[in-house]
Amino acid sequence: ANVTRLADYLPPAYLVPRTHLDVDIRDGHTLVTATLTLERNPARDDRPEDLVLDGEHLELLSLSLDGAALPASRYREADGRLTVFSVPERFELTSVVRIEPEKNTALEGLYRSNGMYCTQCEAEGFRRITWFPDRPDVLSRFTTTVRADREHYPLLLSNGNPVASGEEPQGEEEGGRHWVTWEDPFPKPCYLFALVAGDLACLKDTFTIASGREVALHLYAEHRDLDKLDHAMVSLKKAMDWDERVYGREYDLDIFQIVAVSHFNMGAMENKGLNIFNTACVLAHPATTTDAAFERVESVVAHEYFHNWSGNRVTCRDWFQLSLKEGFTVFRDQEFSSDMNSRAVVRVENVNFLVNHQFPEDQGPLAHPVRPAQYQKIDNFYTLTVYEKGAEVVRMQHELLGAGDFRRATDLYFERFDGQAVTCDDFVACMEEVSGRDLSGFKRWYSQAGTPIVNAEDSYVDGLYSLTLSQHTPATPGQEDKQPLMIPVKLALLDPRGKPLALNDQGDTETVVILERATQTFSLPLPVKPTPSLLRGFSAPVILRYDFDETQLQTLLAHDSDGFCRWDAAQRLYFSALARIIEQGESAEQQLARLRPALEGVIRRAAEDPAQAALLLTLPTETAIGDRHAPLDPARVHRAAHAFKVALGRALDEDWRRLAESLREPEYRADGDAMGKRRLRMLALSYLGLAKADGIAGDLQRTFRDAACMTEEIGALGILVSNGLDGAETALEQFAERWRDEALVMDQWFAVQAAVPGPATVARAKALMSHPAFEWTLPNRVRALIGTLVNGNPSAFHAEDGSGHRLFAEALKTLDAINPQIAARLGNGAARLDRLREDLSTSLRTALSEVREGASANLAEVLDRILG
Ligand code: B3K
Ligand code: ZN
Repeated sequence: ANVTRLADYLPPAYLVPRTHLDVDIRDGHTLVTATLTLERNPARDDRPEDLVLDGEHLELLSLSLDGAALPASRYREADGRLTVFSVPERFELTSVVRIEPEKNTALEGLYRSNGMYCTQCEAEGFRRITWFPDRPDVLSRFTTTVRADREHYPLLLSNGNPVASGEEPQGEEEGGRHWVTWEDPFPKPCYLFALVAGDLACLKDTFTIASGREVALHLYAEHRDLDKLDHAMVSLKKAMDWDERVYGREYDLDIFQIVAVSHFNMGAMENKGLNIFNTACVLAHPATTTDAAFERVESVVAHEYFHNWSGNRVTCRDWFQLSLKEGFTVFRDQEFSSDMNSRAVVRVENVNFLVNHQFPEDQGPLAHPVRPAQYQKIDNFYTLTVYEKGAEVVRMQHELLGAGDFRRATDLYFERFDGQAVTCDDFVACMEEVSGRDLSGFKRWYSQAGTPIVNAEDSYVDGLYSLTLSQHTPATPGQEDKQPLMIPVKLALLDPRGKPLALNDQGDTETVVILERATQTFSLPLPVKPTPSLLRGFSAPVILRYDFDETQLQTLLAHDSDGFCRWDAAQRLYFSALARIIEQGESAEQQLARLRPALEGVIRRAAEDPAQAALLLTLPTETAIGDRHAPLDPARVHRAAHAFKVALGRALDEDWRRLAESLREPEYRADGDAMGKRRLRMLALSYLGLAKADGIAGDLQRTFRDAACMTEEIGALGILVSNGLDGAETALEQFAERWRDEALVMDQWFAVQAAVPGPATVARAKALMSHPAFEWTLPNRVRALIGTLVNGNPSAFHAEDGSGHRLFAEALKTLDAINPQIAARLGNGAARLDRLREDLSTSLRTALSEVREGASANLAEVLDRILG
């Protein structure tokens, strides 16, 4: 296989200071004329004489150098490369290529979606538009002319500012064509190039940046979705304001545009001045969008906007440095969301996501460092490790330096590297320079894969408390031996009543211990034996092991001032109760009885912060429970989790009913308080649904019918369907009838059905794959149906008869022929193969081995790593 290695990095042979593109969109094909100004790179003292460009699926119509057509002997086209032999030091190269966006189902490069044309170039999609050195360290100033039929494509967009436009002279058979020229004054790598042609509605607003200039904000969507853009606009303005206040970063062009596109591989893309978004991450309306999706829109809009500095103005030298922009930008969007909403709730949600998804990635066959050392297909490295663990690595630097020095360091970073393509080391160097700290040990977080385990042990003898912390990181594929990392462990010590003890003479009650060696011990005199509150705020992305007893966990859950530690205590209580059911065959009722007082305590205080109470009262997912038991037996995990939830529903029946009733709001409100109440109310209803409480089917049918917003409507539907309650099938039909023209709502309809636990869901999913509304070419739909089954429903995916595995294999094959990136991503769902009970593991391996033959390079890389 074709492996690219960080160690082999060489600066580009030629630089491209200017790029002129002419994109002529016709019916059935598009002609792209690219004129590149090229210069030999002075940084390459080996003086390479040939120019090598990247290209895929391009039909080369002509090639000329400094105006003269090149004879075929002067160049060679092979294996995605165009080599032009013995070129001068400085020259202009013009190529004309023909491409077929209409046939592009991979959704990389230029493609068509619902009648509009759009692009996705990161990471290596620009090479599907024209011949170019497609690498992030070649920065060029782009001028782009887009031409198309005026009637069908009245709107022609690209990066930067529009500088000219006009009608095309009428030809014989054609008329009504127009063009617009855009100029982007900022040099950028080609992965940030974008273009849109379509007939779209626009929501306009303006934002005045701190230094006084007015910026036009244009948000585009299909005409029918114009009423779903307000939330994105509000979020964008908040993000612009926040980046000025918190990072001193102003927007730099006169116009900022976002276009919503239905067919999209990822969430969104930060193209310079022209962000392109998956509709799911930008459209929002209470009638069609859940509260969770509202929050997602806010954070993704902010994330892409923040990239304008962390990613676009300062970009990555090579794709190994991807976390330089992604980890940093996720950290920035998480902090933004924390400032806009409840910080404690956002932190727990982020940690929960990391622990449930990134930790398993880091402990399985797909483990890789935040800065990988090699890859086959870079598309496969847009991972939770690069994004979410990368964000934690930046967060730790923020914690180590403190907010003031961190800001000085990012100021230095943006100033020093503006307009350049740099590395993770360059970022850390700014942190070191400002703080005067040596972070060389810390940098192992970038190069070492795997989730570190921190063991804590303590003793209390004669008034002296000693805490011993030790660390080790288990081996990961290709990295046997691990070095100790620099791990900040924030902690407090609580007295038996849950009050934090003073840790020094100043009366501080919280401290950060930096664990740098394999083992370290800290001692201090204390008046009583404390309950340690460890890893507060989740101060490092590690697994913390400490032998808490139940009383300590209840103390933490009831009294800890740290939101993460309270939630973590609840999780530990749930996990150990479930382990006793799964491993020792104890009864769910018995386990619940032990936990009941603690949970009642949470419910008593629920009114203080309903969203946080909902988090504390939500059980770990079956996937997370399964990850703690070997071998993985999803049916057994499901039986235990289900029994426990039913017991919880029954035992606290009155509490749930009271919450479901008292949290009902007379009318819809969109604020955080109302969202928190809805969340807890839907959780209460779900426990009643699980317990099949008296009259609950009727209550849910009414909630479904009279819902004031999608959160209630889909929430009630999901509870009816997953518990097979009366009226579930009718509600499903009504829902599909009501929402058949709303693609994002129909996605939820598919997802709700794919999430029903148990093997019978495989047959249902199979039937849904033939539903007229199911489309293999629409990634959101595929993720809703197949992604939910594979990643969110272990007891169906791993059905004992192997039917889930066969369905998965069929889906992978079908998808791989259409969209290899989406197939490879779905393929990640098999990463627990080796953890499965033997018969299940054999069945999954057999199914996947068949898919491996003839798989795309994207899917093959993932399957090879999983199959070993
Ligand atoms: N940078 C894009 C990701 C593009 C992925 C291409 N395979 C979105 C983001 O992280 O903001
Ligand atoms: Zn990003």
